[in-house]
Amino acid sequence: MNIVTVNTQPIDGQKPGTSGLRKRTPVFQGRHYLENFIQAIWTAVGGVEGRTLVVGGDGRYFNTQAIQVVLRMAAAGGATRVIVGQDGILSTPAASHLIRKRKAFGGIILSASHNPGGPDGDFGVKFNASNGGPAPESLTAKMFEATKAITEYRILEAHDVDLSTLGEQSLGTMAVEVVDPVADYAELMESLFDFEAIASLFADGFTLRFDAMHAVTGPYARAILEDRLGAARGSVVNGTPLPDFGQGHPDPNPIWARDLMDLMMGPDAPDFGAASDGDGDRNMIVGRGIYVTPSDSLAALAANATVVPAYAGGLKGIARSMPTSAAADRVAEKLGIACYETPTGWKFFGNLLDAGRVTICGEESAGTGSDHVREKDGLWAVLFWLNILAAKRISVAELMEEHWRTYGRNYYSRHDYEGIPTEGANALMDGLRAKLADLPGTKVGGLVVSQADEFAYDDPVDGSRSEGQGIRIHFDGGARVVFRLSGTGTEGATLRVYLEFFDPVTMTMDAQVALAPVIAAAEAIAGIKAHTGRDAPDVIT
Ligand code: VG1
Ligand code: CO
Repeated sequence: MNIVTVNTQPIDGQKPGTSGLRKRTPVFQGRHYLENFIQAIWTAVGGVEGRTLVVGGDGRYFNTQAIQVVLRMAAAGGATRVIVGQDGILSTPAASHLIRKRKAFGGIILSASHNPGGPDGDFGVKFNASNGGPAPESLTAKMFEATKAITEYRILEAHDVDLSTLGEQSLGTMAVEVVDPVADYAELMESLFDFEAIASLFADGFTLRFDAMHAVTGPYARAILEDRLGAARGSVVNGTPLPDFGQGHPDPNPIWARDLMDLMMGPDAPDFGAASDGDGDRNMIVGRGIYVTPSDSLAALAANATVVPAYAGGLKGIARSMPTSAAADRVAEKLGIACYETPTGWKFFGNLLDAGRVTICGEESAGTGSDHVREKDGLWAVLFWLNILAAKRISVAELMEEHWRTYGRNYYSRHDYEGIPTEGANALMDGLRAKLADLPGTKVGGLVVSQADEFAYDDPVDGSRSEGQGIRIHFDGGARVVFRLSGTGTEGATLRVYLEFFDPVTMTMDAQVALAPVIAAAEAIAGIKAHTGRDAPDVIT
């Protein structure tokens, strides 16, 4: 087997976004595209010689071919060992756990997460570091620099590795260890939660529907929820990972998980519903007749955490991304613990978790997680909810009503305008920036602006600063609107408008109705219709 050096040249636009490099699949399949980026990762991390890596993906189209390239390039780079999930499967949280458990140098996760897959869908590559977490901005910046200077890459000439057989093989001088993608993760979950209590909940007739959306979580959910915990067979639906996710959009929200929502709001609803995204790091929680916003879910988990064995000693602190509602802040205040506000994207939680400043973290986009790994973790959130329900023996609706009575309710919604012209999106953001200084004190409809700024984050652990992380406009009384451009889209620009309204008394309004004054103020301040050319958002969650 020979290592060959292939001449190449920089390819434009290989800049990692909120979560790795994401492009249309045909772009990734283009000549040298994947190879250039992998070589740039090796350069950015100082080479992989003598290192152990973890590799796996969410099962989407091109996953296994890409893994073969990564393996041959790891071998060419002198890596000692690569641990890879059977059939190329590893959910993002399972990969994070394996990196930590096996003390690997890092890992490559092949996924574009919630973006659709298939020959005309999206593909993506993420690098996670030795703490199991997404590469921080300082490292992704180095990767991007390396893509701009690349002249060659090195790859081993070899046949494909057999990814279907468990056990060890060799690729040149490198060991390739094919592992069961579920086993270690399931064991970790069992160490955190009270499986006996959850099993007895199911034994008493508690019903569940888990929609894996034809993505990576299916095998994990079947093994844990059905096989170990005794949820009825068939509770996990769409549980086989498909290369095109069944032509679906594996984004666990009320729009893309419509079937689950319809079931949960209908007469035959089970007690509990949940869904997960492409790579298994996000979750949607629904009770019978009630959708739980991810921001509320984070707050409810934090408020009830001590019933879970792993968190029985209390939480060190909570972190939430800036656009996430302040519901968790109210819980942190009551518990007397710190609450951190970070930019969007899980990479910003890593330092806080590593430093022991926080125990649980969450994002409004349905990512929730804790210090058990360094990624958000969809199934973990589902098990957390089930553990709380098993301990308290109340329904999701009762739990949320109790929560809102105690803390008040942060009504919340996100309006997305997808695939809009980049110029319009930039003009909208520039227009807002120009107005920021004049906004405080002005009255918009019935709301008075109390504060307006562009969010910048100073990491309290390593002192790094991240600017341009979204424009936030606060109103008197706790209402807020945030404007931000997505960093995961692959077509044009996506504008996200995050809306929040705090009501200490009224618990049961429809969110869009409660938020109507904030929605009107957002339009009046930003001119969304004029800049996007759209009458209404494409997706409301
Ligand atoms: C989106 C979400 C963000 C999340 C990111 C990656 O980013 O808003 O909260 O961390 O996706 O999640 P953006 O830049 O498009 O708003 V995943 O599950 O796609 O790895
Ligand atoms: Co994801």
